[in-house]
Amino acid sequence: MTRIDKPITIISNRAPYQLKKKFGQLTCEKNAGGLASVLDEIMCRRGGAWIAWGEKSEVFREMGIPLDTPKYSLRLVSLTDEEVKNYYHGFSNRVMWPLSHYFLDRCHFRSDYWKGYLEVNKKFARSFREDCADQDQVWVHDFHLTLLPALLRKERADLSIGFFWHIPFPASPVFRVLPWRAEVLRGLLGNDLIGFHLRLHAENFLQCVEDVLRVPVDREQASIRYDGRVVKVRVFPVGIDFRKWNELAATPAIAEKSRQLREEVRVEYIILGVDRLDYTKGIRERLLAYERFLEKYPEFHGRVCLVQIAVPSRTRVEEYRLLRREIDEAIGRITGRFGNRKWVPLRYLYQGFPVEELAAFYLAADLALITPLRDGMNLVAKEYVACRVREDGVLILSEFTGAAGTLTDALLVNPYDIDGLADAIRFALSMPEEEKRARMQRLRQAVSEKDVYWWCESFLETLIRTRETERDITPLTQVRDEEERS
Ligand code: GDG
Repeated sequence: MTRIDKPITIISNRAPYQLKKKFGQLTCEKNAGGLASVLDEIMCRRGGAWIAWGEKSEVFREMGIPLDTPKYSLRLVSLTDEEVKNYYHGFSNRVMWPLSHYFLDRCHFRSDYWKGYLEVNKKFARSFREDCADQDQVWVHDFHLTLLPALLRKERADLSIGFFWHIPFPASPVFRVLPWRAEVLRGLLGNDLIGFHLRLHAENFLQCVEDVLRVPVDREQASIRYDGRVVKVRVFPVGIDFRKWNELAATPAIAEKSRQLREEVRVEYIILGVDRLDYTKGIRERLLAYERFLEKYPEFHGRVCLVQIAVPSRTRVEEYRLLRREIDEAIGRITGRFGNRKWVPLRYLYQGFPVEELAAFYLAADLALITPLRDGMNLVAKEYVACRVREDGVLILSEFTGAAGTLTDALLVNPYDIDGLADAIRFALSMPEEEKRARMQRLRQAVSEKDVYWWCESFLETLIRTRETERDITPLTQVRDEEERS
């Protein structure tokens, strides 16, 4: 067993499986694709436990995964309706999420949300204490569980705790608006290692610690001495399973599906958008830019179609219901304004698709329009690139995504600049084939070099090293040099 094959406990809001009971039989459906399925694969290799909120946890509390040949144990934390309302829909989705994405006007700083958040974080800590007392390494994920590291640390000084922050970490003047800013930071300082996608996010975090807690931070060493320990802050831009997407897109079945899609849409250029229906993803602004593009460049009428996939998300949160209505309205307006008997300028698909279908969409699209107003990383951009097995296609990418840090051969745009975005669409569609190919080759190189396995292994390797020696810290300046070289 190598050092990074040791058992571990992962703790996240969502479980990697959906549990169902069919005819009295327990079934376990893997949440296909994405990060969770790669983490699940790693858990199957290492063993240990995964603690998550389970919507069916009143029925199943603990089970071996995979069901037929268990390799690790999945433990579900059961939440009451009130807790779901306050911890998940409330504090996580209406405070931490908008705050971290710089949407202060969408934040609802309510004390009932905060109390629920604190209670649920304590519940997760209890679950670890009761069920995983023999474990000595923990990997906590994301903004739902910021208080958990300190709660675990209070009980177990020996525990090695790593945390990955998947979304942007806001600049200090924005973060300091949070009424519970000190509690959240103290919670996070229970970790040994905190990982971010970008150096910018790491620097924002260090600045917040200094400004809010008045604790000195060591920027050279990217670390904080706190409570007699060293908390290390590092940058690990998350990747995708490049090989899997690349191989999938190269299969004849997916090529055939993609051909069928093109036949159905029947235009010269397919433009694709794929997002959870979330205000951070910039779907509304993207539609405005597409409308402006059609206004400004009538020569593209009849030749282009925007296929927008919007996966339903957080449908119980009011902001998301409102957004859905706004988007429906924009779609109706654009289709009514420009469409005719022979040409549908816009296809809107409000649904999720199996990964095979998604790969076929990526393969069919001449242009991916990925324009979040702010995004921690954005994996869709990387998946599009991985599926361009013919090394063609263009990626238009918002400069406010983490992905823009490495995908510099995309056409980087400001998603708020509607006219600029309309012009970028025209520029992309008119780009010479050789330039498209050269850019796509470099993009594919960048996405394949740092894939999701690199991300996972480097995080866990660093976590182990952090506890082994405090001195072994790669300074943030060195991280900067590495980023600039890549
Ligand atoms: C958070 C951060 C960060 C999408 N539609 C379908 C589908 N998807 C999958 C994609 C992709 C994933 O969902 C979306 O990932 P993103 O990174 O784009 O965005 P978030 O969900 O907001 O993720 C983000 C990420 O965490 C990781 O750290 O990059 O910044 O916000 O993998 O493929 N999957 C299937 N059908 C769909 O229709 N099966």
